Amino acid sequence: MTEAATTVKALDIPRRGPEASAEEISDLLRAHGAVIIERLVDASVCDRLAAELQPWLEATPTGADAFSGHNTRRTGALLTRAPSSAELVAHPLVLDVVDRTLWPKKTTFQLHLTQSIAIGPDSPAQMLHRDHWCFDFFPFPRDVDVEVSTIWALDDFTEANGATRVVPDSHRTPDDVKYTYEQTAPAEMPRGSVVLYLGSTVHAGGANTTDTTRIGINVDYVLGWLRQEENQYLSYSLDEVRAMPERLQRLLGYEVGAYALGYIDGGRSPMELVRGEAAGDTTSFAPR
Ligand SMILES: O=C(O)CCC(=O)C(=O)O
Ligand SMILES: [Fe+2]
Repeated sequence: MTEAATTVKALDIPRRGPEASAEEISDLLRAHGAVIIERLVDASVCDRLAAELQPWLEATPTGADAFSGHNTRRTGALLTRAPSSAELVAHPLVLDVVDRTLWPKKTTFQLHLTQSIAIGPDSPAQMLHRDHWCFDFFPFPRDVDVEVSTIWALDDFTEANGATRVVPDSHRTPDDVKYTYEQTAPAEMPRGSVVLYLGSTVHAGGANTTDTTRIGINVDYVLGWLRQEENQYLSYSLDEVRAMPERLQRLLGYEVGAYALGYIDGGRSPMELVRGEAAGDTTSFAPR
């Protein structure tokens, strides 16, 4: 066999600009398992977020295993530590795309995690994986999309500094189908851009062969009836939650996930507790 015949060519990750519609982005995401939206937030948002993050990054230990990254720092609970992250977490276009993409979505979706991922110099690539494996490797039917992951580039993402690697079109294959790094494409993108991919899409943090750190902001969303990867109820105090806009409170999981899912006091919505409302004469399981 010639060398050319054995070379596997990675597919490109589709990309659009910030003016793209949620429908178009969602269609690309469902068709190819991943899509990049370039320059969705201004450099000024990245600057602010990076400044807020800096003290936390310095206080964050490196990962304890190869998957977390021995020279990678993961800082969670970003909504209070780096408040500008709210502009990414609740970005209207991204939320609209998530809403259209998750399936079967009946009532709600919620935040799964927030974290900055700072891949230090001379880091090897992360193991290829599918994020929905966090659900104890449950083999979701291939037409069910329970999770959308996003990584925002706080620095320009380049192949050399560890841009997220994605296998386009890998999202409808069974979980045990193996891929190689030759089949991955780097999500190269200018800062302020975001790569979205499905929980079923094969991907990994890239190898950082430069002498600078690559910082990505990872924000994932999941259907309202699944457990969250980062425990959002314990990541922020009730006082901190009360100071947040209602959209964020709901995204954290304080709204009832579906009929009779996640209530308190025999049928009250946790949103009533967040708002400091006393129990009424009647209760209802309905989301509100
Ligand atoms: O850092 C990245 O680019 C991707 C990280 C990732 O996929 C993960 O930790 O699940
Ligand atoms: Fe991942």
